[in-house]
Amino acid sequence: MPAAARVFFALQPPAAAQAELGRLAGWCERRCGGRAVAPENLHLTLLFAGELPPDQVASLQRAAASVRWAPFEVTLERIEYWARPRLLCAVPSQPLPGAMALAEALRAALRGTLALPVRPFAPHVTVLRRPRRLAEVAMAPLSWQATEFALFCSERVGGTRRYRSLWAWSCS
Ligand code: 2AM
Repeated sequence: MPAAARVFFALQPPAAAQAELGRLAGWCERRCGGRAVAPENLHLTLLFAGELPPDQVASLQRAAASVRWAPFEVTLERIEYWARPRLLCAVPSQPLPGAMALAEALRAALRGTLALPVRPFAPHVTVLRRPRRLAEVAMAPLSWQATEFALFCSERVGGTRRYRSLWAWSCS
């Protein structure tokens, strides 16, 4: 890992959901232009921690290991355009209390240890960045059971951005 790493906690969709979201991202790219997120990078961010040195990444690891959580279902049902970051995101139509509880538990476990960026939790999977035109894109509802979350490190490999899982934790 480099001296400082851009790290975040996220859920990674299981293979079938990842493939489906990957197809959806490709469809969005054909309809709207822009850059589809590579299937292996698709994730639902629980908590973005920022650019951190290795000792602080280690404290994220310790805090995450202390979190107890129950498995929950994630359902994404529609594509939304987020104007300011210029993203197309797959989002739920209903709140995801399990994901919210896990995101809050992670934040609580880190309170007093790290100053985290403050941004309300808004569950989404980014499927496309910088669309060139907006077109309605429908999606069939997609669900999976979240039983594991991971701490990811964002890296640039040969000009390509990739998110590498550093550690993963299962539900208790
Ligand atoms: P997103 O697609 O879920 O929005 C790695 O940088 C990932 O962390 C990004 O792909 C983005 O995921 C998320 N991210 C980046 N900056 C963020 C911020 N300031 N607050 C919350 N999430 C952020």
